[in-house]
Amino acid sequence: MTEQRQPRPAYLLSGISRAVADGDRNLAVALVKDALAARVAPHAVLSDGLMAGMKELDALFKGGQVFLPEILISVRAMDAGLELLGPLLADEGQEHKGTVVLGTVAGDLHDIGKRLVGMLLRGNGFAVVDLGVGVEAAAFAAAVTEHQADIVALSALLTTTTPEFRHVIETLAQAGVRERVSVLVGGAPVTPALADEVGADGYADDCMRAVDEAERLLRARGRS
Ligand code: B1M
Repeated sequence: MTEQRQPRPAYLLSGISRAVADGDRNLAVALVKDALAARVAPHAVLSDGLMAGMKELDALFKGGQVFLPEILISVRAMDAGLELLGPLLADEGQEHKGTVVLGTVAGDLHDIGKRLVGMLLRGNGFAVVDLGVGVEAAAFAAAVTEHQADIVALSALLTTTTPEFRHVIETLAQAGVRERVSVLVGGAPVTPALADEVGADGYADDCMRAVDEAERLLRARGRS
């Protein structure tokens, strides 16, 4: 009798990473399913599988070995994997710790990291109002008022769009809501120094830390 051997989690994760980098949507989906069936933690599938694949692709992009069309194909593979993970990372049924208005700033269309931040915040008990990408400062201010938000979470992936953080913060002040809302910023080009410089209250370099930081911001205001 031949013994049926399960692939080791490490192989599954590196396979997912490879499938994303290669833009192989079907393989990415199949391996994410296998990993979940093998009880690999959804967070590990996310960080060591899907996200690792995008990082690998970026290195190829920087080296001029792949171009935007390949990136878009990989984004589709990553998205398909995220669809499977989303419900496991997010649990909509629980009581909310606080409300977060989330978006990628004006001029910036990158949305994968921002969506991950949203999924993990939801999964950790926050209500999240995701305004999408290329969000104008005035729309953030209006949403804070409408949803009585505790936190505004701003994502930027382009060096050229990070100045928009300051613009949003100024717009919140003009709308009279800056005092009652905390501002959390993040995204690949963002540093703690930049976050300080623009007057943000919090900074996180990845989606897991964004949750810790959001919780810290709530505690700082005595709302947790
Ligand atoms: Co763009 N792109 N892109 N791109 N793209 C980058 C960001 C770039 C670094 C690539 C490079 O040159 N190496 C570069 C920016 C350079 C810079 O300014 N420093 C770049 C460029 C230049 C551009 C264009 C200008 C290219 C062009 O047209 N010539 C153009 C701009 C379009 C625009 O926005 N106006 C462009 C377009 C695109 C695509 C449309 C092809 C696609 C986006 C598709 C989409 O999002 N639906 C794309 C992609 C995919 C990338 C890379 C390869 C991958 C980004 C990504 O999704 N990563 C990227 C290279 C890179 O970042 N290394 C690149 C996976 C994701 C999980 O990570 O988004 O970093 P990330 O999110 C992380 C953290 O940053 C953090 O948590 C997440 C998970 O841990 N985080 C937060 C993010 N937001 C947060 C908010 C928080 C806290 C943490 O609190 C609120």
